[in-house]
Amino acid sequence: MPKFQLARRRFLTAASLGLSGLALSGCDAFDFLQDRDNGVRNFLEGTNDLTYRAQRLLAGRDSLAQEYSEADIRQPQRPNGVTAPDDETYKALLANDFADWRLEVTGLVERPLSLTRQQLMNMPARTQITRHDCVEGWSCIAKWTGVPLALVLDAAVVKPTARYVVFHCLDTIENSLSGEVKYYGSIDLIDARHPQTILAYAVNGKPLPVENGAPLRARVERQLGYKMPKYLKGIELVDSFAAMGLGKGGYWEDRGYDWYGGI
Ligand SMILES: Nc1nc2c(c(=O)[nH]1)N[C@H]1C(S)=C(S)[C@@H](COP(=O)(O)O)O[C@H]1N2
Ligand SMILES: [Mo]
Repeated sequence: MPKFQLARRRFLTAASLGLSGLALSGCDAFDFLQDRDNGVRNFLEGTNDLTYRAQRLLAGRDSLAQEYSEADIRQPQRPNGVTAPDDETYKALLANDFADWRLEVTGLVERPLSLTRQQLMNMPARTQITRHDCVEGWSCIAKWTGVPLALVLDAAVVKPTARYVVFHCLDTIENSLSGEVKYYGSIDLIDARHPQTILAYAVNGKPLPVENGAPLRARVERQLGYKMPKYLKGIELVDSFAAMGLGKGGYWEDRGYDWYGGI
């Protein structure tokens, strides 16, 4: 029995080092691992530890943002940034209560989608009471309901080369000499598939009002407010956003904000 355990331990050591391709007959090649003072073993353990810590860092990004109770909702979601898009396209969609609006899912996907609001509302929904933190220094607790972005991504079948989700918006946030600038933003696929990352169509139990991004806005609860684009018209799967806008991955990122707005 002890002999079996020893052999098994040696095998696990080899396997965990990713050396399973080596001939393991007798495992003699790894005998030096039994020697605790062996420098090679110490080095390998250090590498393992590094892998572990890297994993924990990633797992940390997967952890949930705090969720609150109804009693914590003390005011309507404070509108910020663009709160009434002046764009003709937007105003026409709004006038028809978004019956002609579609969410276009494009880019590095096997199956591009064009979804109505009703189709999105027919998908499984998630409701969460979370705190919105704006980089300007205010916070607001609200209840958000929407479809998990992961479900939309699965329906579109993301290609393996995709790395980011880019959110394209309907609102013009700035008019410059070179033309109008539409709001846009991006997150990586880890945040896109986070369980609390939803495409929200309701806030505090009511349809999303114009000021908070009707008909659809992103909620990315582990990041700051500017990472949650409102007035969505499309999401695009890309492997780089270098060619978009000024190349930094978002309207505010192009103006100096961090791409990763973690909180
Ligand atoms: N399309 C669009 N999305 C946007 C903005 C904007 O101006 N346009 N402002 C951002 C910022 S800085 C914040 S704090 C939040 C504000 O969301 P709220 O109006 O629902 O509070 O939206 C973010 N998403
Ligand atoms: Mo913000």
